[in-house]
Amino acid sequence: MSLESLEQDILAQVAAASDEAALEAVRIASLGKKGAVSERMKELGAMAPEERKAAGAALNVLKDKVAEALSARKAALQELALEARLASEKIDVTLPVRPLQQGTVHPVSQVWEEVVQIFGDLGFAVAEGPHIEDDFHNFDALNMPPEHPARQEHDTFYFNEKPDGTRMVLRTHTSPVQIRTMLSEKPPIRIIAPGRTFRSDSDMTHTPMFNQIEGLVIDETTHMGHLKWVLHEFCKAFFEVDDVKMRFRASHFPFTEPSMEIDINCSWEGGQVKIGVGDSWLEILGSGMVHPNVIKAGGLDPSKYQGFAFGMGLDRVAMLKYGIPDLRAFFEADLRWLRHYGFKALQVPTLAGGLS
Ligand code: 2NL
Repeated sequence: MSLESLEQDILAQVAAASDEAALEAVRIASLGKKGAVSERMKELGAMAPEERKAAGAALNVLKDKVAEALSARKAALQELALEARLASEKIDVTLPVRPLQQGTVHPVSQVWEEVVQIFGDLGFAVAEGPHIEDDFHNFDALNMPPEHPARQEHDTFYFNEKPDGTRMVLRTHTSPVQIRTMLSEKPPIRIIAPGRTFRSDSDMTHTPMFNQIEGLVIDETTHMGHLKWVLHEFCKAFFEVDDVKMRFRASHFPFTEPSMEIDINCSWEGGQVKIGVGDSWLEILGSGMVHPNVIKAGGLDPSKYQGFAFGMGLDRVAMLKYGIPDLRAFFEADLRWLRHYGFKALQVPTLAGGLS
């Protein structure tokens, strides 16, 4: 075969190679050790010097042409492959999204967010802590020594004893979060602690896991007037009414002195509860001035610092605000219940835009 037809033959194969593997095969068949061009090179040795010079130069030109054609084809194939990939991986970001009506926000999450918004506006920060606590943070520091009768009332879930004889508990209230905050931060302290709490109790109105929110304010001159104002503002904002009457009933908690339970006025007319109207009373909060022993356990000097605290059942106020009859349904993950009582995602409660 003449050098010209060999060149045409190889260049035709290069042009016909449809992918990089086929192109590599053409390269091996032409420029490889036993390729057509290389075989011709081997023939040069047997030639006379003059003939070898001319034939060698012609072969080198052919070799360069083939190499150039191979690399140009390779670049073209890579370009084509990239284009194909870009075309197949393309997404149209202007397409409308699928309808987002599937999921809803759980009433507890909704109320949680509402309460955080209200207290945030009043200058409170959110504090969180572990669900598994030690005796000190859950009981001792809250003025509940081991023999204290209130410990029994808490129906505590205990973990197995550790080698040192102590045992951890599932926190029975969110108060340990406030103890941790007192121990780690300097007054003035203004926090709320929303979160899961656990008690071994289960009936119509109790579930072994429930959500609580507590609040704590500690400073040098914080007094009961502050407590009354903060909780009055909270109740008006939360129930979205212009005013609400409040009744403070003397009560007892180990961690506050004095202690008050707070009722708000309501009406049951029409079978549904209305807040802020009527002459019936509804218990909504527990509160009091933080006991000096608790201030001390929080690492602060009770002769310098004082403050108030309060606690409320988040699940309970969610039921009240949104007319949900059965507490146990809250944690059954029943889709029909969630669709009925759930809130639209992306409608985040804000004070400016409306809570609910
Ligand atoms: C209720 C009553 C209350 C507190 C919780 C508290 C926390 C610290 C110190 C003092 Cl660190 N008090 N918390 C105070 C009064 C009442 O909760 O009925 N909860 C659902």
